[in-house]
Amino acid sequence: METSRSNYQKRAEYCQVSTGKKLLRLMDSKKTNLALSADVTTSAELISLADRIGPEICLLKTHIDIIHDFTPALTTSLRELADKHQFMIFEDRKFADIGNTVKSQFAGGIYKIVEWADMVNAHSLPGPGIIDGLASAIEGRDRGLILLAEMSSRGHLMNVDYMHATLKMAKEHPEFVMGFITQHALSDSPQWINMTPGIKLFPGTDALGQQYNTPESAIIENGTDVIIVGRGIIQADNPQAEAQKYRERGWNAYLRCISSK
Ligand code: 5BU
Repeated sequence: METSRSNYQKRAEYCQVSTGKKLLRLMDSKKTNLALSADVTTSAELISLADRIGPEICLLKTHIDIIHDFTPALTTSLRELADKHQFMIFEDRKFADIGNTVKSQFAGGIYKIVEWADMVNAHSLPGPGIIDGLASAIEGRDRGLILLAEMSSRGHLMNVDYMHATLKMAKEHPEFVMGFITQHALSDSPQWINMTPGIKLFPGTDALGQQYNTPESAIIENGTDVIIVGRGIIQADNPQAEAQKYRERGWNAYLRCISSK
């Protein structure tokens, strides 16, 4: 019987979203559960980070709307780097509106996110129409949706009932929802990918409400799958060496989980 603690390869068979299956298989073959949150503000910095850190990661997480010199050439370059280094792209857009509006936000505007991001995330707060709206924009492309179940920030309002309601919404859309942003695995089911931001090598906080846990507490204690790291890597003196440290910590934590099953 497979669970959320089974190995990624086995869990890929249970995930019903092809993008999610692809991510689990990539994590297994590349031996990394590290996502880089590439929170920089110029195209050149983003491309340089993706190229230098790409070999260490399964996912590049972007905030495309903080780039102040955005042109479509940037996302073309990111797609080329994703092929070169074998990572997937997650735009951390946190959609939060009615279905009809998020459809246009996903497909249109200047960013045309649906054309280049393998996956995006959305708040469950507006109800299931947000999932249908986003799904209606993908038009046959392989795309996955991640629901926000639990944030890392101090004082967030996502209580246990909210998390359960989010899981229920995911279960009603298993062909598009591939997992969650969460601090704890939401269920024992092998099909959902649980991704956790707010990760550093040591616990702590920042000045604006961010709370950090370690890779081990996220993966071993809280049962999550992907560690999302931003400033812990990008503000290091040697981001490449630091990414390798996070990669190793995340991967060893995963190996401990599957071997203790
Ligand atoms: P940091 O530099 O590792 O703190 O960056 C964390 C990133 O993850 C940043 O891009 C946030 O927008 C993002 N994030 C988060 O920190 N916490 C959350 O609950 C969610 C996203 Br959802």
